Amino acid sequence: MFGKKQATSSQDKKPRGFISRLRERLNRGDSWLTYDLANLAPGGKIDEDSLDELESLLVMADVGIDTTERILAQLRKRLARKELGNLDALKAGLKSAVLEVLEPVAVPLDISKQAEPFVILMVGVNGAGKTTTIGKLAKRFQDQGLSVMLAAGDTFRAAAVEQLQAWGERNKVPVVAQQSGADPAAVIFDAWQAARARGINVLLADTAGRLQNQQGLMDELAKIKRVIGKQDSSAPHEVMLVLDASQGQNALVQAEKFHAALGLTGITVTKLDGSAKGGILLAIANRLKVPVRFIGIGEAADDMEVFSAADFADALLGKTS
Ligand SMILES: Nc1nc2c(ncn2[C@@H]2O[C@H](COP(=O)(O)OP(=O)(O)O)[C@@H](O)[C@H]2O)c(=O)[nH]1
Ligand SMILES: [Mg+2]
Repeated sequence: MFGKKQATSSQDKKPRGFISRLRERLNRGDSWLTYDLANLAPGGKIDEDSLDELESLLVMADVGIDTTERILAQLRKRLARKELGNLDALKAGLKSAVLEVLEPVAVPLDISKQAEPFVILMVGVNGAGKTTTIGKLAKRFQDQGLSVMLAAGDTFRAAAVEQLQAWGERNKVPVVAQQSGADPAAVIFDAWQAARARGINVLLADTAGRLQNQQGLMDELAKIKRVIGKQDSSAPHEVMLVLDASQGQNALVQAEKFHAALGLTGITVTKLDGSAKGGILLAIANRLKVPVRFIGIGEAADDMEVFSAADFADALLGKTS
């Protein structure tokens, strides 16, 4: 069911292959809910008990308590109206409740060419997938005909700079870097000037995910944001949090901290191919209301796509007829 189409930009041609890979990799093949839902209605009948059980299933799938409550409230109304006569009706009702949560955050990133450069500040804890996502985005933007530059703002670890440079070489994208230990705000400032001078369309700025302590990290990121804003008051045009879905509810806690400190404008959720339950996307959507731009389902450059509520709901719940 691809009823309601997302407003994807014309530049985003989504390969069909991604959707089947998403279905395959999310929860490793069989959709956890479709599999388990059959057990909710042993005699084919849906009642209060079925909904109570569904409630625990959702909580266990990282959907979180308040988001689960929101979805269940919808289903209980349907049950009261006798609209949940069989398993298919339950699946359809569940999908519509899920879409209601996801659709408001399925807002694709819009790179306006007027901003020169369009600055994307990537933030997130160590290992979330920031540098990998930068590599994937660099390739995507280049394929769209945009010129790209990378700023090695994770100066905390020497390996981080090398990892970014490797992505840059692979994609033939210039990387602005200094030695490790350099002031990240200065590195990104230099990169901004170089990008401006060369008429680069998109500047992707990497940052560290760990410092001596969390407050130190947030202060540093806020400083980077200020320094960029002094060059161009509309920049950074995107503060993108990269979140590892396999962190479950922990990812939600991280997201709230980053949002409070920096004012996020977009989120990319990675590693939906691993042990992640996928329900975390519902929790993020319901709690933060920050647009989810992309989802990652693997380490390769094409293992990332624009987030689509309909495709994700299908992958999560299985197709309903
Ligand atoms: N399975 C999987 N691995 C990923 C994904 N995104 C990133 N990774 C891996 O996660 C690890 C950490 O990624 P990295 O980009 O270095 O994270 P950073 O510390 O936030 O910059 C690397 O081994 C990546 O290859 C994804 O969507 N799926
Ligand atoms: Mg990194």
